[in-house]
Amino acid sequence: MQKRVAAIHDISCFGRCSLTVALPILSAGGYETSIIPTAVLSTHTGGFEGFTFRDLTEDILPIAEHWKTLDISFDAIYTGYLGSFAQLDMVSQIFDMYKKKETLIVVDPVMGDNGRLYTSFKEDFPRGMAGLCEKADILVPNITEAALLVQEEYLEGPYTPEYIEKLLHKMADFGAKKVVLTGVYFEEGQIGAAAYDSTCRQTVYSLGEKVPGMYHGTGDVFSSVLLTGLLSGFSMEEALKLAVDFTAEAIKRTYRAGTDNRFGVNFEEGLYELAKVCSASRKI
Ligand code: PXL
Repeated sequence: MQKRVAAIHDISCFGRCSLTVALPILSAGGYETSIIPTAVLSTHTGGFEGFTFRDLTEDILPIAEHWKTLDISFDAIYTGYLGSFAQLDMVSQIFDMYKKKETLIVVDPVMGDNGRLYTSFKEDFPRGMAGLCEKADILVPNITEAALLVQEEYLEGPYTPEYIEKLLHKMADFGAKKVVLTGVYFEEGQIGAAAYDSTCRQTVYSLGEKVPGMYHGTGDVFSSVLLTGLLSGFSMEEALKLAVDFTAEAIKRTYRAGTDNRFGVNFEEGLYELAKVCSASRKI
């Protein structure tokens, strides 16, 4: 049966992140994707001035409660950017409403990058997000988010395996079976991700070549492809490589085109290949 995902993120109308990335990627993977938009912004908050912001907090629970009357269930619930303690609390309630033994709860604790909280968050937000992380099966922070969540010092790379594994292990203490850390590199010119499985206590890495520059929305692209791969039956190690390679290709296309890095990355031209590998892996 076709798998169904509930994706709970904002809609940033321009700038390719959150739902405008998650929805096409999961759909290309072959997964029915229901959405709960938490807010509508004219752009994301990463570098644009004067963006509009319509808060949809009051709609979040009514949407989930209406769905409950339809007797639908989800194979995965996937959350990203959440804007307030109230939203964290509602999403936590939605996990409780829809969690079944086989439901995969994926939390990308979107909060910051490059050692800093995004300007839209107050200092105490990571504490609230840490509470939500306790309900996740899979956590997908970047290094900044992991350091904020486990109250470790944020370091600039290149990293040591000790630092990376310390973050992974401390994140796993929230209770997730798997923690995936993005923005990992051990030498200049490299970039990728690490995944820790708390059941077998093993860490796997997927590293590639770094393209110069910082590109917006790449964390959302990465997490969405990772989930798509896992739903398609890939092992964590395979899904990690799929997500690292897909994101790297999207960044390369964007770099070659010389696009403004606030506009997000060209992931669209990778969707056809993604659809093929997911459908081959599902063997349908
Ligand atoms: O890509 C993460 C993200 C999602 N949504 C909004 C954002 C950001 C990062 O800045 O501002 C609204």
